[in-house]
Amino acid sequence: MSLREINFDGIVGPSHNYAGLSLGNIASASHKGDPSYPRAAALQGVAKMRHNLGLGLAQGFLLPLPRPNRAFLEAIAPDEDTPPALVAAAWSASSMWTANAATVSPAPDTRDGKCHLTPANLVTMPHRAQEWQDTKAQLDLAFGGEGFVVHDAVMPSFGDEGAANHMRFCEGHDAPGVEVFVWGRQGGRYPARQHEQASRIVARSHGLAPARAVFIEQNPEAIAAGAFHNDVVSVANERVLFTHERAYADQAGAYDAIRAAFPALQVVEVPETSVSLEEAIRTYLFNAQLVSLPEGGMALVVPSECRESESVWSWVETMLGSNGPIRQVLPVDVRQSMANGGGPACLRLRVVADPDAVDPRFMVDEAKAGRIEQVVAEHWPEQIDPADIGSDSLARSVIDARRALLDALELSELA
Ligand code: SUG
Repeated sequence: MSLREINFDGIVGPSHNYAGLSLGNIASASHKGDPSYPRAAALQGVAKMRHNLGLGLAQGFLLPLPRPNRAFLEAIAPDEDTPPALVAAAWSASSMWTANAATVSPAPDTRDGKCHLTPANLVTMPHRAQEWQDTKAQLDLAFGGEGFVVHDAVMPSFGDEGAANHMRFCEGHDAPGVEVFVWGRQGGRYPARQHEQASRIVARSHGLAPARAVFIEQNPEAIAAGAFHNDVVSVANERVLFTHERAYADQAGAYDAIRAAFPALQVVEVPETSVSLEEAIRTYLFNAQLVSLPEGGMALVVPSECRESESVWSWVETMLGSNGPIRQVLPVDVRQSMANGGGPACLRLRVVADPDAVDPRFMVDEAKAGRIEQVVAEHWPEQIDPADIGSDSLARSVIDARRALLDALELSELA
């Protein structure tokens, strides 16, 4: 059995739109009402998968969820006074951000030696709270083998946003890890979406050794500045924590707590004087995929917005000139997702597992990427204007488009 990190990217669904649904997510609020381009959005996502395949990484996908969600629409009993945002919630393609699909503890970290996955309940945002049961149905299929345990979501009393608030440190992906859970305190300008108790429940139910699970508080200032998830201000891979200096409530205390459990920790910290917290959030420098390259060394896959920011790129160039662990910085274009607050890292769920133990229908190679592109080019709406949301004809084309994808990928049981 050979354990590798596999990135499962969410395929952008055919109803992708900008409804401004996420309070505290600045990109979502500022693009509210803009026309969206679902076909371009999904093709950008597939291009990112191809980019990472080209680096020699293992790649999988998760499907868009059924939208518009009929059960949700019935439950809200809409009439002519119902706020459009509530109707739009039933149409949201937000499951594309699979960093919020689940929290994953790989087999080397857990008491029973199995890989544990807990779908995130996403209760803070109504348009996201409808995701987890359908996500679980996919996880049950993809990870149905005996080496995996797929749990139910944490009870809705405690908000859980999944891997976006979870980091894993290890000497190599197949070695035992230390898992770090980042939670937020309520009471600020924007909602804190990750409850400390949700993180602790996930750690206990996954069977992590208490000495190898660390809980740290996000900086309330970062949440107030628009870092609605930890992965907007930090990303980890193997020994490396790449983070903004204002990511945590007690920055030095956070490093000490991680180091106490994982002494080999290497911190690459970006100071406020080089890149302000606001600019880091605008460009999503930290919402990057920090990946281990097969030939050795690490690459940081960043949104192309980083390349266009003077302060970010100048920090990147200085960093590349030093002898640090990050050897390459590779921009990718995911602008359609970025306009809703989702960068390269939001679009993927990392699972360390033997690729042969995963249902092969969820794995991607170049040929399958081509098949997905073909369906998208043929069936995804080119453009959605906010006024189209709710229309019967758009509903029909969105439902048919997803159906065509399921058929092409031989996953019609998820219809
Ligand atoms: O939950 N945006 C998502 C973005 C999620 C990003 N994920 C990570 N950081 N891992 C969210 O806020 C916007 C939808 C809208 O406004 O139409 C949205 O849901």
